[in-house]
Amino acid sequence: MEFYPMSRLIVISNRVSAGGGAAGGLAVALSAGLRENGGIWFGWSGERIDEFTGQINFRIEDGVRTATVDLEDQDIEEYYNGFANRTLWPLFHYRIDLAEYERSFAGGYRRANERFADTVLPLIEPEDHVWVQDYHMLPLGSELRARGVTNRIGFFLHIPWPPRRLLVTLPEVRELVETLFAYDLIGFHTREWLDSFADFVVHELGGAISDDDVATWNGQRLKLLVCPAGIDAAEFKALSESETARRTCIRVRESAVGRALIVGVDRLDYSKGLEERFQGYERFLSEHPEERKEVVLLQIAPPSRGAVESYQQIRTRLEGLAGKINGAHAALDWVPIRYVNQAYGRDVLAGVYRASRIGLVTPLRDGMNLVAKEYVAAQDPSDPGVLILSRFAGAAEEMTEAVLVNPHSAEEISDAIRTALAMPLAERISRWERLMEKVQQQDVMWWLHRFTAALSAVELHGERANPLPLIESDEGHEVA
Ligand code: GDG
Repeated sequence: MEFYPMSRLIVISNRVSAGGGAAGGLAVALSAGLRENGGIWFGWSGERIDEFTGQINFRIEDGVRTATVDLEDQDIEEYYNGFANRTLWPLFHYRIDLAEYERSFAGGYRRANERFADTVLPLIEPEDHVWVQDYHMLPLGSELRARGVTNRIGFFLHIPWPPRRLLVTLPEVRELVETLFAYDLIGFHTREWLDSFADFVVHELGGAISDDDVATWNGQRLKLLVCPAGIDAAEFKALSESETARRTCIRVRESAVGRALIVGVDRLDYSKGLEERFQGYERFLSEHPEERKEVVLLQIAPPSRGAVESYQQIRTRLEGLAGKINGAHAALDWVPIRYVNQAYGRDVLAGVYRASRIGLVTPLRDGMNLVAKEYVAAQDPSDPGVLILSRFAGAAEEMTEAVLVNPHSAEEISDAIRTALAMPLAERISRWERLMEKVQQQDVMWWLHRFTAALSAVELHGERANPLPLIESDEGHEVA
């Protein structure tokens, strides 16, 4: 990958996680981008304060300058737990049955974004490139423009862009989508999400889309980019060969006593299709009694967003379902599902992936899904496991050598498990090699550079193309 020297980067996201070990792959890439170019990572500290003050806490974490701000209770309730996680998250994952539409949420979301804009404004210097992350901060670009920011500003959406027939159920939708034209560039994981956005622009806003994916509306231009996120494949492969992973792999295999291990690793979220996965697995157990005691499902699902009721409900339902399936099928020496509500270190996860015969990644809807890529990166090249992947994860657009399934169909999940268990070694290896090549090539640094290069390359028009007249300096250099 070519290195693009660029301006300082201002990364803005709901949470800031530049610190080493615990940070996930994307955080590592964003930190690397900040180290390469200099800059600041700004966002919410995760802390509550009685009354919002806008006071910034500066830190240096692993060579990255971070700036965070505390939020007051009402912001956390209306912006984070409210509009972000009870309205936008379900809606953007096609779950209008779970989406809650409350004016107070929309108001709190706007207020929190205004506060973020006010707070980060003094940190932005004229040549900086600003990169806003995800659905918590859709209107931030427009808030910055309203405060006079003329810098290049890009936005990356980590979740799907839903079909317009669903999106129009959001009362504030038009206003919200119009604010996105404040950006110079929006990145999506897949062509499908980009096309869905374009469809909204054309049919709801009356805008237009050019052949090279530039959206125009109301005299404004916005470049759209397909930019699939990847993982740090080299790091994950190394993790899978670490001492901890090796020990985990042995321990988990021993506990399976010769049975084929099927693994799932997901945040406990209704978008991940865990209930449907358990039902598909149960279907497999009922349809193939001869294989019953030859498999075991290990599902790791660390709790997430526990303050939101739909998350409490999914947790209760899953516990009930796992208990019911285990009750119905277990024998003296075998339990079909081992369901663990706990987070583990990344090296432990790598060992679990490597110990398994099947990786079961079956979200009902997912922007990308990085677990699918981690699963591939962690396999033993001489005896790789089989990835079963939902057609409705963004990852399925690239990872076509996985066994693709419709996660709503218990029968398809059951058939896929059967296929994966019967798959000859030669086929497992050839599918894995092709998957691994893509995971390694389009890794997380590829994602970072693809986005930042596109942001640098956006053609500016109107006043922003020639912002200030150039003045001759004493040394004969031109300066702004
Ligand atoms: C959003 C989008 C998109 C999980 N359990 C543990 C643990 N994890 C890590 C995984 C993986 C990450 O969490 C999950 O990433 P996903 O991509 O699978 O899903 P979301 O959290 O929903 O992420 C998604 C992503 O943003 C990036 O754009 O792909 O579509 O929904 O890295 O390994 N990590 C540790 N312990 C655990 O128990 N340490």
